[in-house]
Amino acid sequence: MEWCDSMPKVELHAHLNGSIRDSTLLELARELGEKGVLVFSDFEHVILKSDRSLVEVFKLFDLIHMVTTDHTTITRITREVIEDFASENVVYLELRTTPKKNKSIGMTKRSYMEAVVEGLKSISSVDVAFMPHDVDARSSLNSLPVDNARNVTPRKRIYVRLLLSIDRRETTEDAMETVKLALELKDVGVVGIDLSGNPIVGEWTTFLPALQFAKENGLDITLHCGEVPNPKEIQAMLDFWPQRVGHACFFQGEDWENLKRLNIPVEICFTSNLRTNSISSIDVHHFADLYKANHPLVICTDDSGVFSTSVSKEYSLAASAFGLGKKEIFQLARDAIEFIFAEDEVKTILKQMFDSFVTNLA
Ligand code: 6MZ
Repeated sequence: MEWCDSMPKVELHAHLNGSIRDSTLLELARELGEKGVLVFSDFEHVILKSDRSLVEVFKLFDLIHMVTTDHTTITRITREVIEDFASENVVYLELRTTPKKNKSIGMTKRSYMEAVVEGLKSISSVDVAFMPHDVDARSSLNSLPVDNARNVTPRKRIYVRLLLSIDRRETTEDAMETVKLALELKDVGVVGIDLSGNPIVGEWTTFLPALQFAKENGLDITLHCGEVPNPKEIQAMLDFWPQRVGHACFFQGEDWENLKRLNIPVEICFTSNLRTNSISSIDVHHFADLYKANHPLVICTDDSGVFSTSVSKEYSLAASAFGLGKKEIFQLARDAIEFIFAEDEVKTILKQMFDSFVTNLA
C-alpha cells in the first residue's frame, strides 16, 4: 500500500459528488439539519452505511446533491477533492461532474461549472495546472512525490482536466446543452463528455445525437457501459466507438471481442463494482482476463467518498488480488497516460514525471 501511495498515478474515472469527504458531507448535512431542511440522524445513517446496492447508490446521490448543490459548496468540494487526490500523488486527474440547473438558487449549467472552475483556481496547497498548454516541465519534475535529500517534502503538482457528465435522466436537449457548454469551456480545461447516472434509466437513442455532436466537434467521450445486463445497449455503445468505457461488468462473448478489436480502454473500478454487487468477488473480475490479453486498462476509484476508497487502495487491491509486483503495478499506472484526454504535451510531461520517480528511487 505504501508503494502504491508513493508512486505517481493517473485517475481517469472520478465523479466530483461521489468523491466528497465524509466529514464535509456530514458537516453540510448538520448545517441543513439545524435549519430544519433535513433530519440529520437519517442522513448520517445513510452516509455511514458501508454496503449498498447500485439502486441504493443512486438514492444516495440524490441525497448528496441535496446538500452540495449550491455554488459555494461546489467550489469547496472541488477544492477538497483535488487536494485529496494530489495528497496521494495523483499527478493527472480527469474529474467528471454533471452540470446542474436549479432555478430557485439561480443556478444554470454554466454557473455550476463556473463554481467548479472557481474551486480549481482557489487551491493554494498544491500546484494545479488545468488550463490547456499550462505545461511546465521543470516545475512538474520538481514536484515529484519523493522526499529529496534534505527530507523536505516537495510541493505537489497535479494536472487536472474536466469531463462534463450527461445524466441518463436527462433529455436530448439537456444533453445537447451540456455538450455545447463543454465546447465553450475548452479554455478552462474541459476535454470530454461522460455518460453516467442510473443505468436502468433512459435510452441510448436519447443521448446519441448529443454524443455524436460532441464527437464531431472534437470532444473525447467515455461511456458508462455494461454496468447492468443490457446487451443491445452495450452493442450500440461499442458501435459508437467511444475513446474509453467505464465498468464493462456485464459484457458477453461478442462484446469482449468487439471491445478488444476496437482496442477501447476500460476504466476499472474494483471497489465500486464489488460494493454494488456488479461483480461477486475480485477473483472473477474481468480485469484478470483483460490484463492477460494486454488490453488497455486504467485503475480508477469511481466515487472515492461513497465507496471509502482511494487510487492507492485500488492499486493495492489489484496487486494483492492478482499477484502483481511493484514493477507491474508501476507499468500499469504509467500505461494509463496513453488514455488521457489532455493534449500530447501533458502526456510527455507525465511520462517524464513517472520516469524520474523511478530514477530517484534507484
Ligand atoms: C453511474 C455514476 C456512478 O456528477 O453530481 N455516478 N453513474 N454509475 C456509477 N457507479 C456507481 N457513480 C456516480 O457526481 C455524482 C453523479 O455521478 C454519476 C451519477 O449520475 C451521480 O449522480 P456529479 O458530480
